[in-house]
Amino acid sequence: MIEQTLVLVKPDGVKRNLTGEILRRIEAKGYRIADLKLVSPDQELLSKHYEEHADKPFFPALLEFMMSGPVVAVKLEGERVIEGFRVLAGVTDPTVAAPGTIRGDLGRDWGTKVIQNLVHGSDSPESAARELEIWFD
Ligand code: IDP
Ligand code: MG
Repeated sequence: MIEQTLVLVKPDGVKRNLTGEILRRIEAKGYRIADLKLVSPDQELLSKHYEEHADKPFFPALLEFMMSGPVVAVKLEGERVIEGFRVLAGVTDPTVAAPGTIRGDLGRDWGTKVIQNLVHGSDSPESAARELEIWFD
């Protein structure tokens, strides 16, 4: 089934001029960019986006990081793209993310309070629908 998912190039990715490299990998995989914009998200938007993590110790640092610079928001489309982009991105911790993935090839531990891992991708059809509404409506 053709799906849509939310991909974010996080502030570390934009700052390190990796937006093009990340989009190149997404396009080379064959997914379609249905919409794209540069956003400076505020606390309200990010609290909604990361509501599942509101009780985590890293939540304040996560919001601070996500507000540290602009983010590229992408509405991405394709067959099984939700699962497919998560595989392309690699696991959350870039130190152990597999080589060949975005996080594994381009990310590492910088010793920061929050894991800086370049990209976000929705983790389920329900999350994708919820997050696309937050970022694109
Ligand atoms: P995901 O982005 O791979 O789906 P989540 O568990 O949903 O990972 O966490 C959201 C984001 O919060 C991560 O991408 C990362 O930036 C940050 N994060 C997750 N776990 C930790 C942690 O244990 N310490 C610091 N930051 C974390
Ligand atoms: Mg997540």
